[in-house]
Amino acid sequence: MGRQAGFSAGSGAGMLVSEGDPEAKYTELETIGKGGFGTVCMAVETATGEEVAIKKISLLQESSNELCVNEIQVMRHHKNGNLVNYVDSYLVDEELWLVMEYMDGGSLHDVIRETRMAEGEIAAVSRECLQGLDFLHSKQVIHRDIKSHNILLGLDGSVKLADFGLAAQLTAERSKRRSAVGTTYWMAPEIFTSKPYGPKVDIWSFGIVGMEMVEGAPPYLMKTSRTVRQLISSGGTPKLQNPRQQSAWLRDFLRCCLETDEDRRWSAQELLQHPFVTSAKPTSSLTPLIVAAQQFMADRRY
Ligand code: 3AM
Repeated sequence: MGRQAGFSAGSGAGMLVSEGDPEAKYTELETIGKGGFGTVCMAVETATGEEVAIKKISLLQESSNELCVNEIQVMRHHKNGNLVNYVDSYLVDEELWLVMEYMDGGSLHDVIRETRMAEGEIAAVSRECLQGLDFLHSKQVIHRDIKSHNILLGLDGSVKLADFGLAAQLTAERSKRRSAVGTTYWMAPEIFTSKPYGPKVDIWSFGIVGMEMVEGAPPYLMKTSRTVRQLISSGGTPKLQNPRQQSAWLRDFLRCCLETDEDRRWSAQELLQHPFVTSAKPTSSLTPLIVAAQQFMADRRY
């Protein structure tokens, strides 16, 4: 198999990847999904039988280099129980193969689409994600693409943040960012108003995930991208469609995440002390929900 240093010379990414032949080390079992970047497949490490997910990112697109370097650096240097664990990475022809732990419960997006979540379950997912965000923010990393698709689940109820391609490492010299990146429905108002922003953009995005868990979709889903941008930047805190159906704690939790003023928006550390979060069920309570979502999806396939 041909192997080449596909990364641009300045990116330093060639030095980030391992030597060796991943096709000899891993046996591929199935393709899990496809995206603009390439594909993700499930594989086992042949020697140990350990399950892994391999994200194969095409390096033919100009923008891929930077995304890959970001993703590898963040995953490699920042390990935590609420982040999808990095295993290894390789260059294979014109692709970067990012080997990571396999999450056998699929994404939170699947669970939201297929089931209705109870408040205790929403709180459990919130606590786990906020622990992941608190860890990232303590290392001055902003994820910048928090949404239900990027929150992966294990059948044991584990909840982990994934997809670090858009993450930004802040430094003493560069403690804020300005570039408008992310996925429109989940992006914080300060990003659209071109203000310098910090880690609190992830908290806004997580508030939108909270609304997804309650209502099944982010606010303004059927609107055009331009209208969504206007509504987020000047529409204030998005409103629940049927607020009376939710507890006062849940409504208050969402308000604290979706505070339009970045300074008044709560941090991950503060939100972990919110009564809605401290009343969460154990993560094992998520297993039946994940199994049900997988069952519904399997039934539709056959
Ligand atoms: O296309 P769906 O949503 O079914 O959840 C991710 C998505 O699945 C999944 O790969 C698809 C394309 O991104 N995925 C990504 N990383 C994964 C991992 N570490 C993963 N599935 C399991 N483990």
